[in-house]
Formats: sequence, C-alpha cells, structure tokens
Amino acid sequence: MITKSDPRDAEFIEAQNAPRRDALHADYEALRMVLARRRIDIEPVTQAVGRFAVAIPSWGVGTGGTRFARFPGPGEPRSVFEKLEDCSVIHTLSGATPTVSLHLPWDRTDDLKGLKVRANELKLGFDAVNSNTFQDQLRQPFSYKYGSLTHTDKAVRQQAIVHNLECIQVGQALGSTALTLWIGDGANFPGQQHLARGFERYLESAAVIYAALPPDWRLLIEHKMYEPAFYATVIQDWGSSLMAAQSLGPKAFCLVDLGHHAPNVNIEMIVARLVHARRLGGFHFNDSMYGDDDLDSGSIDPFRLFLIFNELVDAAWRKVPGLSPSHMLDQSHNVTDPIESLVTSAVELTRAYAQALLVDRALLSEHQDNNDVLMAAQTLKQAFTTDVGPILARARLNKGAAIDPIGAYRESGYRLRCALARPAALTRSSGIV
Ligand code: RM4
Ligand code: MN
Ligand code: MN
Repeated sequence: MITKSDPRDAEFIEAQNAPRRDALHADYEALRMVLARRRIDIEPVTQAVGRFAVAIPSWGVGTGGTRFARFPGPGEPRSVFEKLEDCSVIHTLSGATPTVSLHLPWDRTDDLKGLKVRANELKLGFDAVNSNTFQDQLRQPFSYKYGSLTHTDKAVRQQAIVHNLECIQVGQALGSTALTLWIGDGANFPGQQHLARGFERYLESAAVIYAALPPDWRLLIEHKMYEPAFYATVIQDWGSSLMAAQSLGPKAFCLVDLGHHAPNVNIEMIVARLVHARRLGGFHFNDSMYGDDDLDSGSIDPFRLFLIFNELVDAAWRKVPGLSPSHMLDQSHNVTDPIESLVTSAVELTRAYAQALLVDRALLSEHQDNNDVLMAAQTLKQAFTTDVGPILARARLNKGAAIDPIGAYRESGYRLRCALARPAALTRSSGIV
C-alpha cells in the first residue's frame, strides 16, 4: 500500500502528534523545573523559538551531487512548482520554514503569477533571490568562462548585470526584498587576473545593480574563499565583502555562508565584526568538514553553530539597532532524502538558537570582567549542553507542526507518492545541484 496521507493535512499531523503529547508534556515540565532553578522562565524561550524562521533554498529540495556524480533520489521535483510543494511539506512538519529562496535561471517560469498564487495557497513567501552568473545558459551570447561581473570585456559584464536586474524584477513580482549576489569570478593561476582591477570592476558592476534596487530591498554580498576560482576569488572573504558593501551604500550587506571559510576560521568572530559594522545581512547555513561541503546544518560541529547564534542573541540582548539578518539554508543533499535533511537542519537551527537563549548573559559578563576564564566557558557550555528538545517540540506543537517531524514524514508516504507522480528524467548529470 502506497497512498497514506498528505503530511500537510492538519488531521494527519494531529493524529501523528496525539500519541506523543503526554511524553512531551512530561519532558517539557521537567525542563521547566530545571530552567527555573537557573532562574530562566521557559515560556519566553519557547515563544522566541516559535518565531524563528529560516528560508529553504529551492535548489536544496533536489538531490545534489559532486563534480564526480549525482545519484538522483526518487520523486525529485522537476519544476519550481514541484519544489514549492516539497517546501510546503518541510514547513508543515517543522513549522520553521515559511519562505523559499529562489535561484535564477534554475527556477525560471513563464508563469510568475501562477507561482505567486500557488505560494499563497501553500502559505509560503519568498526570501532573497539568487542570481547565477557562474554557469553559461543555453543561447546566452557571452560566456562566463573568464568571469562575469568582473570580466575584462564590458559586454560580458553588462550581460551579467542585466541578469541581476532581471532577478530583481522576478523577485519583485513574487514579493522578495533581497538579491543575493555570489559570483565565482577570480583566477586559477597567478597572473591570470589583475587583482586590483578585478575588484574595481566588481565594484563598478555591483554599483549598477545596487542603483536598480527598489527602496525596500537589500543587496546581500556573499563571499567565498575558493571554488570555482582556485587561486584567487574576487570576493573571497568578509573583508572584501565588507569593503564592497560599505562602498556601495546603506542597502548593501554581507552574507555569511558558513561553508565559505578555511577550516578552523572563527566564524562567530566574523559575525561579531559584521554586527559591529552594522552590515550583517544574512546567512547561508550549512556545515562543513573541509571546504564548501554544504553538509546539513549542525551535522559536524553543532558547537560552532551554537556560538554563531550566541553572537546573534548577544547582539539582540545588547539591542544593536537595525539587526535583522536573513536566515537561509544552503545545503547539498547527496545521500539523504532532501526533505528529511532540510527538516532536520531547520530543527538544528532552532536548537542552536534555543541553547543560545539559555546563556546567562549577565553572569557571563561578570565572569568575563573578572577574568574568570573557566566559569565564563562553563556558562556557555551549560547552555549548550542543555537538552532543549522539549522546547523545540513544544514550539512546533503550538504552531500545529509535528512533534516528531521525521517520524511523521516517513509515516505519510509522501516520497513514495512523489516517486510515482514524478518519473525521473532519463539524463545523467553531475554538478552542484
Ligand atoms: C555557491 C554559493 C551560493 C550558491 C551556489 C549554488 O557556493 O554558496 O550561495 O548559490 O553555491
Ligand atoms: Mn551560499
Ligand atoms: Mn557555497
């Protein structure tokens, strides 16, 4: 038997939650007492966790691949409309992913109106639009082999600019308010590109895009250390990104993709610096072991994820004005069901956030001021090692989402139904998505 239930039916979720309610209640009440002993009221934490949201990358719901191979999974979405359906499943189960971040031209459709209507029906909104000038598209006049916004040829730069302007238009039609700019431009050999002029050409091109931003829009500049340019990337680090944002104007911000740094780089420190500069615009969350691995958030180093959220919660606690970074996932799922990975990752983000909310900040400040190193570290660790699972589950339950999202998903048979309804295309492909 294949047809079970649509996981998006309120009745289905309710039926899944019913047998799990009592245990959750008991665990939540026990945690309430644990936290009360630390003078923490559990309710505001649960409410804050309930308000946490992260955008799903449209490209994340398909099976990813490497440059060696891609092993497609069953029932992959074949269009942006089908991607939306999967995103709504993720949101129904997790209660934490109300928006989708599109990538153009991968998500191009002639029916933008229809897409907006369907998104409304599914109660989904659109987060930042991502442009793509790191690949050539069919019938495109100029190639990006040697760069896009920083290409030596003005005509190529112009083509890349125009693509970004189109992305803004598409985003406007859908209700987005940000454009994420990541380019692969750079060099594979010393001497290939004039390092100073490459950056100058970037600033010149980005200024044209910046000038076309609608008043309520933000430009999110994403840095990445390497790949596809293996010797030097034009926007390789947060310094270049910050310089670009500051020279473009107040609507330009820096986007931190966790995987875009050398191993062991202190990303929470970068976050703190960007908060200080008032230029932290958003995140692409993922985890990594060696490079831009795009592994599931929190799957390798949950402590680092916690420390990043710790900086965000601390900045909010200090009432840093104007801080509202976009949260987006950016992952590649090569060996798991993408829906399961994205649900799990959204949950891991709420976990890191909840743990960060438990940090006793007044006490931490005291230990820092007294140079009580051990107790300062212990204060963070105490929050990190608290099992906040019942808070996350209660926050989901309060929103009508699933107490056990993966259990409910598997029970629904959604993937099996997709496998029947979405026969795989008979092509072999490798690549990033
Ligand atoms: C890049 C970067 C961008 C993403 C592409 C697919 O490494 O993370 O954000 O759009 O990959
Ligand atoms: Mn990214
Ligand atoms: Mn990346």
